[in-house]
Amino acid sequence: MMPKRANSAAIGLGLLLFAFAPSAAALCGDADNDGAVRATDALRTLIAAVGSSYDPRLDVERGGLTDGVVTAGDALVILQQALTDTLFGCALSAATRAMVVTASNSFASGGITEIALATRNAVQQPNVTAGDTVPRISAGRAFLLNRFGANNVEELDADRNYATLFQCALGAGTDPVDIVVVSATKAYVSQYDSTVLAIVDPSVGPSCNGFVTGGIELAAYADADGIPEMDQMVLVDGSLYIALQLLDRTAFFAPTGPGVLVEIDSGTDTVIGTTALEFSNPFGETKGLAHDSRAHSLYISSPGRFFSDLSDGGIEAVDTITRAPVGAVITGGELGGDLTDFVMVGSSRGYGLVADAQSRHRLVAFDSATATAPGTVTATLAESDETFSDIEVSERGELYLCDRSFTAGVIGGVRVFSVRSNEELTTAPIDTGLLPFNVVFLK
Ligand SMILES: [Ca+2]
Ligand SMILES: [Ca+2]
Ligand SMILES: [Ca+2]
Ligand SMILES: [Ca+2]
Repeated sequence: MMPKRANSAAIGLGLLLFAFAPSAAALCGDADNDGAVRATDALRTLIAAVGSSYDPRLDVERGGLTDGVVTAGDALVILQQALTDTLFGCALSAATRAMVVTASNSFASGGITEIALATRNAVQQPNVTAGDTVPRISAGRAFLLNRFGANNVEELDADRNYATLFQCALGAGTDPVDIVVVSATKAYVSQYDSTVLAIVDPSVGPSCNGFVTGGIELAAYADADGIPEMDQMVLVDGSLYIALQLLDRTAFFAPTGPGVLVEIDSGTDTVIGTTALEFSNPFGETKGLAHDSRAHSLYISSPGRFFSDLSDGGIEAVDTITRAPVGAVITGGELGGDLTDFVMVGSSRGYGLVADAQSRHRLVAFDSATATAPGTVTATLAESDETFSDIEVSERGELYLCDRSFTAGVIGGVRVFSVRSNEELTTAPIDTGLLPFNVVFLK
């Protein structure tokens, strides 16, 4: 595989993206990146302090503040928190609020509710959204992808009641499903119903003049129906990785075989590699592909066949240095159903949303010691006969669950769990007006 280009602009943007990366698996205080904060992490922090090395996840909040250096004081806080199993913030933890996209039961309409992370106070926003809408934070900017039927990309001003900054059409038959900002004037938008990965200029403003600047043709990588079902993306060291689901549109979107990961050079906009995945139907309610920079891994979830096969699929890892699959993190068989979403907290712990044969939804925790020895489910945190639509986790270790339960006596909302203890932190679901569909964290 080709060596990576390195220019200062790309590196600077890479740092920016890392600071806001919605899919980065990182917990404050977790020095060895195993997804748990233990006394050994405090010892590693002490070693980092002595060696004057800086890691924003080890520069922990003391008295509510971080100080820009890793010191023995940080190590002491991490030791105390490890022993008491509590949550704490750090310099990596830039998010202060959750933006929840809500949707009516029929997905005919939706809205936005903001939740302050510190107080969990929820405020409904005036913005009304299309029903099939998902949020993304890229380069610190808040976007809505108004998907099937609406076919446009919207940017919001999160500091002004989520007012629309622009809403630009991509054209009929596109179905935008993910966005990755590369620079102030360039972003990629994956289009589920098209063969073309769109290149857009997110600086054009409300006129939308010149929004679509180009595209990358991916028809050559499609299955027999001609559409590759491009889905989630991530930018790593100048390479854009995009997952192709390869589903058969003439047979109810059944998988035609394992998915493919395509690598695109974001400088030349050319395909420079493909990786055959182990599992079929790479899909998940993740915000882009999950990337763990410290383990140089992408984590890709695949439910395989929905409903008819509950044990295929799982989560697999791909090494971003060798571009090779390194095996299952956990299998669908172990998860016991169709996996619809997951988060990793460190390189060997995660959480998934699983639907079983009775369409019962579960939020489960799993451990995976190594990628070559697939992991096991360690706990079930929540269950419902209705839909759990999304989970996301903050660097503080708070897991947000969008619970769309709506039966007599059981009304959903946003529920928050500690990834330190797996305990639910909310005593009742947070009311978001319409039921929550998707959540992202932002500054
Ligand atoms: Ca650890
Ligand atoms: Ca510090
Ligand atoms: Ca297809
Ligand atoms: Ca998610």
